[in-house]
Amino acid sequence: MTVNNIDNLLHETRRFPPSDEFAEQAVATRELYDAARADREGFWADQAKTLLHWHKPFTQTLDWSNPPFAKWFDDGELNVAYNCLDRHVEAGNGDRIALHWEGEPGDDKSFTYAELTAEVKKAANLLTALGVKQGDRVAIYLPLIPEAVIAMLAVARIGAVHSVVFGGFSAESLRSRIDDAEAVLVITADGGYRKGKAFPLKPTVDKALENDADGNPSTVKNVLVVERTKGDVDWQHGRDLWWHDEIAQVDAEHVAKPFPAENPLFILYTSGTTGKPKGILHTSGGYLTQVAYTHKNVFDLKPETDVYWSTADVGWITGHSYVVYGPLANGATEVIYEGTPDTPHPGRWWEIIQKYKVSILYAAPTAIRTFMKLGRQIPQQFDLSSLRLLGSVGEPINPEAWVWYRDVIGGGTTPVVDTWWQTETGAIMISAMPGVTTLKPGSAQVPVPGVSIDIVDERFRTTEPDQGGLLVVTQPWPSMLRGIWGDDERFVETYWSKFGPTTYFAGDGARYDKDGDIWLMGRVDDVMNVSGHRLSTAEIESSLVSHPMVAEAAVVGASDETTGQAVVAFVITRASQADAAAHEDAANVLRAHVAAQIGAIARPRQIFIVAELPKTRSGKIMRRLLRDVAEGREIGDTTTLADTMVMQTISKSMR
Ligand code: 6R9
Repeated sequence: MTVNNIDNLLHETRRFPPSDEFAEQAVATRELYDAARADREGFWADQAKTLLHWHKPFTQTLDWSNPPFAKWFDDGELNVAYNCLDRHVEAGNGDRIALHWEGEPGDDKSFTYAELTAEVKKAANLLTALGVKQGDRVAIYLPLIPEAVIAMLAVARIGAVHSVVFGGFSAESLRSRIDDAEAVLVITADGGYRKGKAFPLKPTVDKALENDADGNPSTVKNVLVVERTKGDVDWQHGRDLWWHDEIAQVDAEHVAKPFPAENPLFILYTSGTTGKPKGILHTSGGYLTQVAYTHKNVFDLKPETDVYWSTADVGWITGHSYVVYGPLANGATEVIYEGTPDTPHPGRWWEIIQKYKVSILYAAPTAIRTFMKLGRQIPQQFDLSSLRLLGSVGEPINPEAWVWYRDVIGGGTTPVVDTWWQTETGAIMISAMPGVTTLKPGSAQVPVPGVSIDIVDERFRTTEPDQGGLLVVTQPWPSMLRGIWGDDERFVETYWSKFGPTTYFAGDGARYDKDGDIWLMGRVDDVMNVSGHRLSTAEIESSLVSHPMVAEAAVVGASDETTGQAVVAFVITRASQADAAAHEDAANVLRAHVAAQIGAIARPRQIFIVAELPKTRSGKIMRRLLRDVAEGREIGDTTTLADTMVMQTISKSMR
């Protein structure tokens, strides 16, 4: 063939309207948009009533009298875990599979709704026996094993607050999150499996709980340890307890008590523009309403027949909203997988889809691009005909990857929904509805019914088509963050000050096209997006300068074909690092240092040892110029630099 495919795809203009067959059976129809437009608050009240069970019905939908502090369904009472478990059993669906869990080594286990409910009841009794009460914070540091889901739901069931910390984070990151939330309990495992190896977790917890540099103990009273890898563990008697020993001793019955709609459900830490991660706070009734609503409508869920798989880890917001709370609130059957996509072979994901007959897949563009590079012959070895809908999340999906995803994974027929949202928004905010929207590769397209979005300029005027602007949410939404844990001021300042206290500033750049569809253009602040995970430049910079070798550091997110962005650091060392070999040694030491301090995901792809950094006259590092260098581009406008020669010095020192 002489057709230049790459060129074709770069100018992708194809549109994909829903097939008649799909549209006829679709959960979400045009009426959803009409209903939300006619009465936004009434629409959300209806969703809350029809999707959830309220022990005590609410009479007030939204209290927005003190923005940006919102209260949704405030006088209502519910139990989040009851909504995800018991009520499905009581409705006669106890025998439906809730979870198909697949371990990386190939072990597996399935739980019906009745079985999962029974496990969570015992775990709730165990937490109570350990003294955990409503409002207490519990840190969860687990691999993706069933106990992760069970632990989260057990914490929710007793009205306590979980803080899940991704298993790839370091002891230091874990400790700072434990300290910030003053967690009383850590639930962890001896280890988990990744890339064909057992990796230990318990030693990281032990290290995190040591007295800090000032001699202060942590707030943690107990550590509950799930046995997963059977690796050796150190044991602190009185503090450490085996999950399986303890759970065997508690009562099997547990009655779920109602809690107020605004009872805190979880804290999840995410990177911001400063070095200190923010504890994003979500509450119960509004959050569960919107995650259930979006999971049902965006993914066109038929709980009786679909098998849903979100590949996210519970350490991220996608794992909270679309592995645990959304699917289980809707009574879905879902798959969770502990390991990496290429272990023990590069077709592992496709093998899992074939094995469980997955019909809905929700994954990140980074993964899709990696599979694209490996070639279509790998997925083609498996039967993927069960798939009927594909989703994307975490970063913009380029049209090439979108089309490949639909063609190769979706057999050329499945809709692909690109879903934009954030840890802070709690649930999907912008996405096509697969039975309604004509799909446009590369665009997240339209706000979901009930959500009000705009793209504005610095003066808060809606932008013209094809003019870049700032993405804002102009009306409160049920799953909105309720605050930053312990820091109301930072909450107001970060999200609700740029355009006043009723407009949420998302930190993303975006543009409308001529049809009014929304295209996301990446972060406008110093937050990077590496493989769909948020990292802060400031956090990595402060890790670098904490190393005695480093005098100054600047970090940028450089575009990367596979991971979206990659961490690239520019470092001025204290000692002279004259020759190239010394540079390389220093760079390797520093890469390892960042990985140990923050976690492997933050390890810079490249570190350049330089003599100077480009700064404005007010002393601000000009990351734009460093990004030019990191991406191998011609260096842009340098006229605002204090020292206009500095870029030449940098380019020279990198040669
Ligand atoms: C859910 C999640 C949020 C940031 C967000 C944006 C980027 C997420 C996206 C997307 C373009 C999409 N992002 N989904 N960008 N298209 N469909 O990823 O939450 O980890 O908090 O990241 O991710 O930049 O601001 P979180």
